[in-house]
Amino acid sequence: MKAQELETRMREYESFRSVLIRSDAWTVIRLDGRAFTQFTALRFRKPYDERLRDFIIEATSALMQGFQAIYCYTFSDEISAVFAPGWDLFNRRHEKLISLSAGLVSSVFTHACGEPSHFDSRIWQCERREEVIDYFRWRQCDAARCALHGWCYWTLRQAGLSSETVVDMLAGKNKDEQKALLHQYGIDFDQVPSWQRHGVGLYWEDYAKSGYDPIKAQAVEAERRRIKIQLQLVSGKAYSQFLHDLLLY
Ligand SMILES: Nc1nc2c(ncn2[C@@H]2O[C@H](COP(=O)(O)OP(=O)(O)OP(=O)(O)O)[C@@H](O)[C@H]2O)c(=O)[nH]1
Ligand SMILES: [Mg+2]
Repeated sequence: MKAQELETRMREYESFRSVLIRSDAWTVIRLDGRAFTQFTALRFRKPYDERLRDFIIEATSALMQGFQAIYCYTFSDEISAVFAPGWDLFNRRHEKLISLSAGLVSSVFTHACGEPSHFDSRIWQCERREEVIDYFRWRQCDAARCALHGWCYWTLRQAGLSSETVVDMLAGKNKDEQKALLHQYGIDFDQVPSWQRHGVGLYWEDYAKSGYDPIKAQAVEAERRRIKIQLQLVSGKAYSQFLHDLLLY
């Protein structure tokens, strides 16, 4: 059998090779840590641990840099990165985008944390910028919901109650009831660190870098950009406005 024939025939079985993401839409890549409930159980403080947050931020920064995202958002074990219509990294090949984003985030996270861990990856696309803004509001609402539930769950567990009892106690409780429960333990949920309730945003900022021009023998300033890590994100309508300004393109 000729080598070229074999190559062609074997390539035909790579049936997802030709799947491309849309070029005329906004794209979000979302990654999520696999089985982090077990992974974090004995390794990190509950409900939140700054070390885990910083490992995820490091992985998010690498994704932002490597894939040139406009904006990234992270909370818990998930990361979202957004790209404007026309973005054509890896010729928009779906397989490449999800496998390489998962590979990049998993390797940087593992390196930072020192323990093997991995992430899944998926693509989300839509035509309208307003929908992208709502996407990030949706993720931020989820961050707030998880934070409130996590604080209630672990506060009760640390008070000595069993997992089953706590799950029963929290079933059907609305936001205000959960906050009232935390108050009984001296915790004001609205005062817990912003990054836990609202997540963390990463975006590009310009800054002036001082240098020296040896030919002109004078100090010069060059404009550079770097990743800004925002641990104090606004929420609600102010977050929509923030995203609206950021996602102009
Ligand atoms: N201890 C600790 N756990 C955290 C922290 N941040 C996130 N987690 C946990 O990470 C888990 C993330 O939830 P999920 O992504 O829904 O669950 P998962 O176990 O990763 O399951 P899959 O994503 O379906 O594989 C939750 O159990 C969180 O409590 C943290 O700062 N400290
Ligand atoms: Mg997960």
